Amino acid sequence: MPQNLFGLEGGPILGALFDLDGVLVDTAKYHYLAWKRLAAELGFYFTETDNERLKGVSRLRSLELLLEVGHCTMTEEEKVLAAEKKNAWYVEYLHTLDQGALLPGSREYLERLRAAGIKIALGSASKNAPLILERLKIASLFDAVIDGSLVSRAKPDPEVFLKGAEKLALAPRSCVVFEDSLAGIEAARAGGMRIIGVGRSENLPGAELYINSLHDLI
Ligand code: B16
Ligand code: MG
Repeated sequence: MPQNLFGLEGGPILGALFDLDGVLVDTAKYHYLAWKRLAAELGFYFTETDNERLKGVSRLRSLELLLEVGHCTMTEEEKVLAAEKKNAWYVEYLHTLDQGALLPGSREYLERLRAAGIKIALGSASKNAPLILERLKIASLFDAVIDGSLVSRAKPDPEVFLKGAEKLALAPRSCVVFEDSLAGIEAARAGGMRIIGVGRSENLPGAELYINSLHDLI
């Protein structure tokens, strides 16, 4: 049992900024199914290991990484169409998403923070974040939602988290970011927030504390 809600020493923390995929919910498997389907159409096999590189990365950049794996090239217009196709499949899969996809402790921890008066924001690269929150029935637990459609610069740029702190009317230093990707940890560091890494320190250097899931903080 941690000594406080965050298990961190130091100054007061008034806000929590959550990444979505890999922190609150496992949507990576649906992204993988949709990217694998696109790769199959293009004539190559896309492995789960290949998919690791796409976590936390924007949709278009993910496509570029996938094309590298298959040694394929596309014009900018073809890339837009391919990314749209992948997204349509992904959204189809999202309609099967239910509360069972929440990672351990997610709902309980969010509720606990709210009860303690901590402000909560989402800071996700995903343009589908509002749909996902709605499917998981956790949208009402957030004071602010900053998703991929509200930012112009992807993580590791701090924009998504700075906007989250601003929406909560809090200084970055009094917010903690929960992240499972290296780009996200770098974004939080650049934004001046405290950082809790969801994963292992070897893969995610730079966090103050590491947890396997939010369940560890309950
Ligand atoms: P979309 P996060 C990220 O979510 C995913 O980890 C990443 O795989 C995905 O490409 C990105 O969102 C964009 O998602 O295609 O739905 O707009 O980890 O930032 O919550
Ligand atoms: Mg993530």
